[in-house]
Amino acid sequence: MAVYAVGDLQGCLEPLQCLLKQVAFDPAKDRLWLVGDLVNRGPQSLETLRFLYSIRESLVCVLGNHDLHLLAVGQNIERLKKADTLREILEAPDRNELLEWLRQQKLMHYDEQREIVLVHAGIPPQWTLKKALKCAAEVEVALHDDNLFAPYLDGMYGNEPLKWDSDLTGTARLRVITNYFTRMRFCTREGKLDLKGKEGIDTAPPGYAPWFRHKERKTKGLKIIFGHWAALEGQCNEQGIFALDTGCVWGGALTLLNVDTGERLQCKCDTQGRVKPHVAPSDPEQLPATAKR
Ligand SMILES: [Mn+2]
Repeated sequence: MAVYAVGDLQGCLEPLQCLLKQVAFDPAKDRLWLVGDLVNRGPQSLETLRFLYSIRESLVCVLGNHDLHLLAVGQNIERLKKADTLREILEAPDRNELLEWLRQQKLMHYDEQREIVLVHAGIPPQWTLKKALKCAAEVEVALHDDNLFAPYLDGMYGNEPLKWDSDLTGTARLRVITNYFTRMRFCTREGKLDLKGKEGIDTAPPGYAPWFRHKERKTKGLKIIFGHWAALEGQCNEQGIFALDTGCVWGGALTLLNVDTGERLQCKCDTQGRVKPHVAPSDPEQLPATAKR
C-alpha cells in the first residue's frame, strides 16, 4: 500500500489521471490524500468531483476555500462569481449526492502513525497540534450537522476577526478557524492574518511571515502537507513542511508526493489546466513560432 498526496486539483482531472497512471494507483490498495480546492477555475470540476466520489473509499480529503464556496453556492447562500466554473456541478442530476459527500469532509486530517497533518492552507503558529485538531473539529461539527450547516456557511465569509481569541463565540469563532485552515498565507507570530498577500515568501508585509516560517511555531516537529499557495511553486524551504500547490490550473503543474518516500512527481499543465503535450525540442515543427525565426 502506498499513500500519495496531491495538490490543489481545481477541476483539473486530466493531470490527476496522468499522475495516478504514472504511479499505477490502485484504489483497492493505495490511498490518495487531497489538500482541498478540488474544484473551481479549472475545466472539469464536475468530472473531477464524480471521479473522486467513485474512489471515495480510497481518499482522505480536506476542504479548501473553493470547496466551501461551492457548498455555500449550493445552499443559495452565496452567488457564483464571474470566474467560477461551478455551474456544471450545480446543474448536474447527481449534484446532491456529490455536494453531500463533499460536505462530509474535514478541515484537518492527522495521521497519528506517520505524525503527518494534511490541511488546505496551514496551521497558525500559536496553535499546538491538539489545539488545531480541536478547532478543526468545531467547524466540522457545524458542517456535518443539518441544522448548523447553513448558518455556518452564511457566517463564513469575511476577513474578521483577523486573529484567534479563545473568548470568541459563534460565527466569528468559526470564521477565523475556517480562515486559518483554508485561506491563510501570511500572519504575525501571534497569528494575526494578512489575507491580501498571495505572492512569494519574500513579499510578506512588515511584521508578517509565512505561517510556517515563525520561529516560535508550536507545530514544529510535525510534518504538515498543504496546498493553497501556488506562488510558492511547491517550495517552502522549511523542515517537515510540504507545499503541494504548483498551480496546475494556471499553466503550472500538478504535484504528487509519495507520503512515505518523499518522492515527488509532476504533470505539467497548459493554461487551461489540461495535460501539456510533450514537445520534443528536436522537432522544428513543434517549436513555437518565435523559435523558428
Ligand atoms: Mn485555496
